[in-house]
Parts: sequence; structure tokens; C-alpha cells
Amino acid sequence: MQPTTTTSTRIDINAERLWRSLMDMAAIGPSPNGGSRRLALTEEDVAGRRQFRQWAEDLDCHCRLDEAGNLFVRREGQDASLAPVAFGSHLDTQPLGGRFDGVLGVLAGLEVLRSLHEHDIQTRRPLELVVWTNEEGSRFAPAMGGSGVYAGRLESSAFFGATDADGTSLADALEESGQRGDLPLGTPALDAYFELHIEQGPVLEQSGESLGVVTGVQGIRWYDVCFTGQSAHAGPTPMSHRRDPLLAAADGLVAMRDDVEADPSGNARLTIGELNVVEPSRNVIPGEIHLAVDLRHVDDARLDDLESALHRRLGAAAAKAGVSVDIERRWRSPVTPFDPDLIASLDAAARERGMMVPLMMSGAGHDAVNVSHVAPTVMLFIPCRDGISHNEAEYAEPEHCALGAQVLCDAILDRANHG
Ligand code: HGY
Ligand code: MN
Ligand code: MN
Repeated sequence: MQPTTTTSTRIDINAERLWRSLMDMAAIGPSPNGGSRRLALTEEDVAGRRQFRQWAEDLDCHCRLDEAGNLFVRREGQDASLAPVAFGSHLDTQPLGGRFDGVLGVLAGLEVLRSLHEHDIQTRRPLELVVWTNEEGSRFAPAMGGSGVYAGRLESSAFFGATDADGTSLADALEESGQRGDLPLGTPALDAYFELHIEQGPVLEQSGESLGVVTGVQGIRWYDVCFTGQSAHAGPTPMSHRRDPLLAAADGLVAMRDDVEADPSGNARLTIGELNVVEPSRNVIPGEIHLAVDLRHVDDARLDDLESALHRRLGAAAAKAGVSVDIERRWRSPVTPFDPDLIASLDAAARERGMMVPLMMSGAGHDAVNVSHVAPTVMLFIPCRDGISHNEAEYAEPEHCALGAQVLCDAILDRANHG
């Protein structure tokens, strides 16, 4: 029997089924305190992908992997010659991550496909639900790697050559996990891309909003920093006689924090998420330390200023302590605006559900940043409890997940049938 083509572009998603799938996925690669631990291309990540593929294949969808392990789930449309409308996010998580970061966008997309399947509706355009590889960048830097090589925003060598703390390359992890496919990078070309995500900050919850239409993403820069001094005995070495890289770093980072906090817009962000002493020992003055710096701002020119300040502050602290410092920029993701027409379409979809939805920038990076360079792109946010994410306690309300999935579905169907 021929599926009916939807002319009325409104179908109701199934909120309970979405929530059940979110909780089922959370049971795969759980972290010790109720969160998720599915680092990119680990067994846990692969187990999550396997479960997702199972769900997708139950819907007569066609699953393919590209050379970077990006997983594309295709639902045929009336006209196969048309570029597909895509939506998705990521299933990999932080080491002590939450159950909604990335997963919500993937499983809300699955819920759209399930709803179309059960109503036997075929859209005019084909649809592609995408699971991007290594969005988090925790095991393999930089972040948003799979979407980066798909969109030609990240050199293949920087993606496939990235290594984890054990020296395993991403290329090897792809092979060993069976996630390397043969779909050429950059295919399929997309008509448009939608990504639903938790906000991962406090704005929506504090303003009592249930949804936010995302107009763009702030700029992000990552740096690898190495301070080198001289290891020496903790006891007999007078403070004046030391060349201590760790205290030099502390000195420089406190000065950098003051600069960031002095930013007049209040939009500057400085994070030191990794700090390692080489061959640590409590009674040895460190010889060498490594740290990772994450700088963000909604204005690229201010990020240039902050980058200069980073070199100036850390350089001055190193000189004062008689140590050396090396700063290497690992990643630069510019401030990224999303597509005005898609922003309007999400806004209209929310209004039709009786909601006036605020517009906002994203503080977190997302695969949508990369995809926006090759297809019209937009994001939709729901609040998360206390604005907490990248934390096992991350939580989103079932009704917000359902609302986000519903408006996502409405906007996708609009685009797929009338775009
Ligand atoms: O770093 C980020 O903003 C994203 O969570 N990968
Ligand atoms: Mn995410
Ligand atoms: Mn994340």
C-alpha cells in the first residue's frame, strides 16, 4: 500500500516513547552516579550506536556510515532526487556526562521517524537522521570532529590523527570499533539541518521558558599549554631558589581570569578542564606541567584580544618564575550564525503550538556549527535543571523533551514538504 504523503504537516509525537528511549539509552554506558559515560568510539559508544541502529532499522530506514563514522539514517521521501532534510546530534558523552547532552537530539529525531512510520506518512523530501562522531572532543581533541570533517571544516589528518591519552589514534579506534564506513566524507549533501539540544546553561530555566530558538553559537578556542621549570626537592629548596612551573601557571591563570571577568560584555568564558603534572610526586617540585585552556566569546575580535592576553599573562608569569611556557592553539571555532529562514520556521512552529519562544546564542559548541557551513542550519533548545550539563546530575523534564521533539517535528515536516 502506497504511504500517504502528508499535506497537513502536523503529527503528534509520542512523549512516553521518547522518554522511554532516553532512559533505555541512559542504561547503556552508565556512569557511577546516574549519568552517562560513552566516550567516543569506546565499547560503550558502540553499544549505544548499536541500540540506536536497531531502533532505526525497525522503521525500514536505511543506515549508512561515512568514512568518519558519522551514522546516517535515511527515510525515503516521495522525490528521491531532492536533497534530504537532516536532523540529529551525538551519542558520545563526556567522561562523567549527562543523559541528555546530544542524546536528546538523536532520540527526538528517532521519535519523528517513529511517528511518521506509525502514521504511514511519507514526506516529499527524503529525511536523514544523523549521529555525528566524537562531538565531545574529550577522548580525541578537537570537539565536533565527525561533523568537522564531513563539512570540510577540519583537516582529515587532524581528525583521523588525533590520539587519546593511551596514544590510540582516532583512525585506529574507528577501525577497531567497526564504525568506519565507506560513504565518502561530505555526502549526503543536505537541504537543511535541525538540531534539538539541552541548553546546558541557566538562561531558559531562569526565565521560565520551555524552548529557545538558537540564532548562533559563540566562538571557541582550545589551547595546549606546557610550562617547563626545574624539578627539585620539596624540602631543602628555598622558595627563592625554585623554578616552579605549576605556581607560575597558577599565577598566570589568575591574572587571565581577572581579564576574562573584566570583559565589559560579561560574555567571556575561561575554563581549565585539564591539568597534568608530568611524573607527579608530592615531595618533588614539578619539572613540567601541561594544561588545556578553553576560551569562548560571542565576538571573535574579543577572542583575538583574549588570545593575546593569554600569551601576555602566561608569558609574564613564566618569566617572573624563571620557567618557560609554550602555548599551542589546537582548535578555533568561529562565532557562527544560523540560517534566518530556519530560525523563522522554528519560531513559527512554536507559535502554532501557542508559544512565543525567545531567541538566544549557544554557549556550547555543537555539530550544527560545522553543518551550518554546508547547509542551512538551526538549533532548538530546551532548559536543563539548574543549567547543569557535562555533569552526571544533568536532567531535563519529560515535558520539555516532548515539547522540543514536537516543535522539531513540525518544523522538519514543514521543510520536508514545503521547503
Ligand atoms: O565543548 C562544547 O561546547 C561541546 O560540548 N563539545
Ligand atoms: Mn552536545
Ligand atoms: Mn557536550
